[in-house]
Amino acid sequence: MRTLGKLTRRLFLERGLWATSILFWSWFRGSAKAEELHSYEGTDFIGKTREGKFKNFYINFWKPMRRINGKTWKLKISGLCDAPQSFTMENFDSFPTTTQSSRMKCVECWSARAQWSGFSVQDLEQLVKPQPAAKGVLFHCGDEYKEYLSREALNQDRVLLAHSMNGKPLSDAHGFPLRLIAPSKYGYKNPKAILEMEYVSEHQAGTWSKIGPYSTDGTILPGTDHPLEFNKEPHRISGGEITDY
Ligand SMILES: Nc1nc2c(c(=O)[nH]1)N[C@H]1C(S)=C(S)[C@@H](COP(=O)(O)O)O[C@H]1N2
Ligand SMILES: [Mo]
Repeated sequence: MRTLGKLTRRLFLERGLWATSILFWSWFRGSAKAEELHSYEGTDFIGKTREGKFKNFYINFWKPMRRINGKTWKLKISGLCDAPQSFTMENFDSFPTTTQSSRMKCVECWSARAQWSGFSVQDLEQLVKPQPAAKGVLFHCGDEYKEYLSREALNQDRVLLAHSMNGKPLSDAHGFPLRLIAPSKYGYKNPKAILEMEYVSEHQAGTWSKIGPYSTDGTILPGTDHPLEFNKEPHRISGGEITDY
């Protein structure tokens, strides 16, 4: 009976509440509503997976991690800034939101397209005021993943600090509550579950480029892609953001 009770409760919570509220409210919108972003509590953490509901979008996490509580989470901005500070999700409400469709291209062949919403690094930088010596940002993530992007790369068009995916708050699996979307770079340059952005004076190798034979710059190279929506059929790509499909 206990099991049944638990199961029923879980099903109710997971399917009932979630499906009705989120489906009805956010399906037709580009970006999740502010209240929804603030109250969303995520799900139990899902690790690296290529199964079930994730078969059209693979999930990659360096290490298992505790899910992040959106109510207590703050984005810490540290390092070489005149005004280092921490932000709650509410603090970002006044930032203009951009919604874009872009393809996530993993260096391990697969890719998948989604609609991402968030704000620009420029808008954040107006408040934190990076110093001239700050050449880039070292991202620290919930799973101890680290990745570095130069400020030049971060201030390019179509680079977003994204809080929503396909009109809903990011799921834990996709990096709740905030991740970077840099469409001209491989997936490993798109850190998820960001806890801290540290402004630094020098380039630093990120987690993935330390363990694999992958460039520290991470710009997508010409070659062959295997998009999940097209049954992984090979597609030629010319390098940079994939815009053809
Ligand atoms: N925190 C964190 N972010 C991460 C990773 C990770 O292991 N940890 N993996 C990266 C890699 S290699 C890829 S391909 C993308 C995949 O994004 P997705 O899991 O949302 O599909 O996340 C990137 N961001
Ligand atoms: Mo990846």
